[in-house]
Amino acid sequence: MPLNCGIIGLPTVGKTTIFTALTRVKAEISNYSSAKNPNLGIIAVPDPRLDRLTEMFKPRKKVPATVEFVDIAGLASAASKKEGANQFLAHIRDSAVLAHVVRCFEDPEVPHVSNRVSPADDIEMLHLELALADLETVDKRSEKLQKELKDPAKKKDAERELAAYAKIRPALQEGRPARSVALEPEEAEAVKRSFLITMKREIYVCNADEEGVRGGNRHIEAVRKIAQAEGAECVVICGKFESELADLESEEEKAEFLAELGLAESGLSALIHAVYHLLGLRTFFTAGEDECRAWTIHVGDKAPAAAGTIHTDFEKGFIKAEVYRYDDLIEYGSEHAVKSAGKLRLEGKEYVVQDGDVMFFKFNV
Ligand SMILES: Nc1nc2c(ncn2[C@@H]2O[C@H](COP(=O)(O)OP(=O)(O)O)[C@@H](O)[C@H]2O)c(=O)[nH]1
Ligand SMILES: [Mg+2]
Repeated sequence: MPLNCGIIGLPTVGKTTIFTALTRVKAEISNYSSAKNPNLGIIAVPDPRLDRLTEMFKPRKKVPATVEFVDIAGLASAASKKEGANQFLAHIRDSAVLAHVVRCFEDPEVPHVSNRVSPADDIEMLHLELALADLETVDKRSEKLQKELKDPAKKKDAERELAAYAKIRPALQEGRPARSVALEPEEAEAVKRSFLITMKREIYVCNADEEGVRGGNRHIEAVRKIAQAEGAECVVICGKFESELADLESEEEKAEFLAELGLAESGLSALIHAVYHLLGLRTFFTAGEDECRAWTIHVGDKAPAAAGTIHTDFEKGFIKAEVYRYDDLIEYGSEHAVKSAGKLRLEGKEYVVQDGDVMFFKFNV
């Protein structure tokens, strides 16, 4: 499964506006877009550490880490039975995590599916939709598992999975996500086979107006409360403002625009970082005169796997890695000084790569 983040939410909450700002590519914006042709965007992960490395090494090339976002067209409740629904659900199933955009701005010009801005109701409506889709999946799957109970070779696995669904079903019926249900570790493992949508982790994205972003509003508070109760993250963004900001060419213009609003950084950065982490991704760097680059690994990846993200030969012929911490480079001021201070380490195959490692691989093919 690709490691991407699906942008979901009710229609006209600002998903495409936010997606467009993310990609700086004008995706099609309409009040009720179709569930077909989702837009995929490969987004650079802003990283001040890479900027700093680039200043120090002055490389010919600077390559940031990336993360994928998919703009999944919204689903009106009434449309849920129609053809578009299957498309919509299929796209969500293909996403590893979800960014749930919730409308937290008032604007009489922009229609709202239920004609009033009410984040709690909106979230409930979408969750219900997703829960019902999962309920269908669970029922179909359970039917199949009932048959497998008769097969001695499959009986034990089937029993375990069925036990999990017995716990999950009541939650789904109430419109609560499957991830909110406490499962035994082996049950949790078993239900992975049915790819339930409501098992996916969610980040809430409050699409607010500029005042909301600066000082908050009651809609944002409502979303925060829900996020907190679920242990989910909550990011506040002004989609309209972000898309204007994304259109600006120079960094100075952007900084000025942000300052005018009294903001230190674009809300998109916060969203990208939150998603990157939710996906379980971390960054290590390679730095030299030719190129400074941020590479993406998974939490817990060992040195050979990290080498493999650069080239499969690096992994196959892995010998060792020279590693130092980005923070040490900043503290000592140069790679040379890091070495002199004894902060450069040689690591082998079992080394678990840490976020912020600067690495150089020795390999042999
Ligand atoms: N006032 C205001 N309008 C917004 C904001 N974000 C999006 N819109 C408008 O809301 C409408 C629907 O936005 P869109 O991104 O297409 O919503 P989607 O259906 O969720 O993809 C468009 O007319 C946008 O210009 C915002 O932060 N403030
Ligand atoms: Mg849209």
